[in-house]
Amino acid sequence: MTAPAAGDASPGRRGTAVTMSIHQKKHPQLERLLRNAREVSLEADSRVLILSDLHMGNGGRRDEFRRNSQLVSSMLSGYYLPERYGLVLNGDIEELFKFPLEEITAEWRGMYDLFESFRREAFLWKTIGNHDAELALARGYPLADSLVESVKFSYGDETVLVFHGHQASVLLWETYPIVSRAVVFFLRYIAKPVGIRNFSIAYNSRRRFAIEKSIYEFSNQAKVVSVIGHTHRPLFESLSKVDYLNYRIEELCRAYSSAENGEKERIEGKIAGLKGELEACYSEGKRIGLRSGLYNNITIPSVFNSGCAIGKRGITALEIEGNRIRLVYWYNGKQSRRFMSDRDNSPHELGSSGFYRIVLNEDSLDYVFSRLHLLA
Ligand SMILES: [Mn+2]
Repeated sequence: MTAPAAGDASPGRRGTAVTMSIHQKKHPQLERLLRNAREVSLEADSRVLILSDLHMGNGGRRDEFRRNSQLVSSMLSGYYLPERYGLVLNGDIEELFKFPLEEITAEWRGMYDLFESFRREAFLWKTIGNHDAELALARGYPLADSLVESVKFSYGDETVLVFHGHQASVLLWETYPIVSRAVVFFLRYIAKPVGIRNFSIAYNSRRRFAIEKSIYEFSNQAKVVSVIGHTHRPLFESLSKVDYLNYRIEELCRAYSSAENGEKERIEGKIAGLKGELEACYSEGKRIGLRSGLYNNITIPSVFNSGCAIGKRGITALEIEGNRIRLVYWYNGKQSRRFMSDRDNSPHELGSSGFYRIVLNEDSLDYVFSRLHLLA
């Protein structure tokens, strides 16, 4: 694998340093983020909810947040606030590509009050996304005191870096504020009248994959865990739902041959269920992003993505509680199909609200970091 530069005959220069400079891609933008991130330490009893991509608008037909607004406000006020969670709003909370800030804050006054109550009761951080990058310059923004570009949670000697994720994009209009402002102008005053809609999720799976991949490389090099949003695709330990289902089916097949007879039946049932879930993913097609193979060989659990809060069926979010990290799903029990969890978890209703929370995946942070150090 060691390939010294052509013409380099000196054996002394064949060291690790040369190899590294050939194989390690630089991610200056992400390195800068890590250096400048706001430091917050996690204690043994810390609780953090990470939500992203609310895309709040003016309450009208083009407001993508409207559908889930009741669910978000119930889960925040009825679950996370009383459970003493701190809140990180990880970018693209406001949809400034389509609406002026004043319209958004006027429409969602109650939601902002709720966000602020997290600052009073625990903490509140709001990272900047590409759809709300203008906030850094806005006057009278209600969450101005909580606005940062990224947060680094220290967990013992380890770091969990929370940022929106657009910083890894190769598109100029996603990374440079000036270009972004021109795009905002285009979308608000030109695209809207001529009927170009939903520019916000104009993500094909290839572009999504490129962003995930560079954040994955960066995290493994820096030995940090990154928590992002932006692509709207939930990731747990760097695995998408499709990756994860494949991986679990493989694991169960391995366990099958050495299992006792009664156990075999249980495994068969489980595999059938997971296969059904996988088929459902494929029939949903492109929307969820089937592209996989982020990894050459073994998976390093260095990237988590909270998904988004504008899903048709519900909302995904990440929770950190002490040494645990979880991907959770909140949904309206009246309209969602029964959600299958591989971990034998069952959904719990929030009071009698009709809203349910289920843990889709969970692990200990110690396991995540050991794996990162052993494999990256
Ligand atoms: Mn975004």
